[in-house]
Amino acid sequence: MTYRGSPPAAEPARCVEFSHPAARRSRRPRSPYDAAVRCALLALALAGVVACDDHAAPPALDAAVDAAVDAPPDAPIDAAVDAPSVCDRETRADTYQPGMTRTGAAGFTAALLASVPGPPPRGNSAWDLRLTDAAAVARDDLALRITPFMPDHGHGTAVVAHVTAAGADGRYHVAPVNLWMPGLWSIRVAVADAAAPTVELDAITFWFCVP
Ligand SMILES: [Cu+2]
Repeated sequence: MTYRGSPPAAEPARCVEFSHPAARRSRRPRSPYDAAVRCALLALALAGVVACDDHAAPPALDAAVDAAVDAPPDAPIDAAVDAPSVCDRETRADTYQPGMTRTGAAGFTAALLASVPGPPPRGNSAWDLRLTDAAAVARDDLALRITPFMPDHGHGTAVVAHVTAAGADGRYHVAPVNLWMPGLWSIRVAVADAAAPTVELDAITFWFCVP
């Protein structure tokens, strides 16, 4: 609605007196008590939001739920509900076998002689590795650095894997290998000469899914 000329005069103040009593109540000045109650409610509401945020479902749980939800519509309901592991449909993981080997781009090979427990479970395991170079010669003069990482989640672990060289036949003991969350982990074995540990000669990666 538009007005020509000057706007209409403001409504007389007495209009307030004829409004509904409830409206008048809402206009009364708020007492300090009202303010305190409103602040307390607001604080509770905010605390609730923060608390819920803190307890938001972790990515792994999301993945499990997705796996269940993604089940084909004609799959038995039990199969979707049971969905016991995020690994059931994981195709990128290696199947653990004692003695399994993986080779890096520069030809170094790591044999995973044993993971204890094995397969690597959720949590910690201890690995025995045997390292050979591109000429298949066992190497006892290497510095290894083990880095577990969850590529789908973009994080690793704060737990450092300590490497102990056995000093014979290219054997190294690694513990703990900490795979703390269910899902796919890459375990990268960086290979360097012990005399120049910052110069990476090769990198070998094992892939395991933790149920
Ligand atoms: Cu993760």
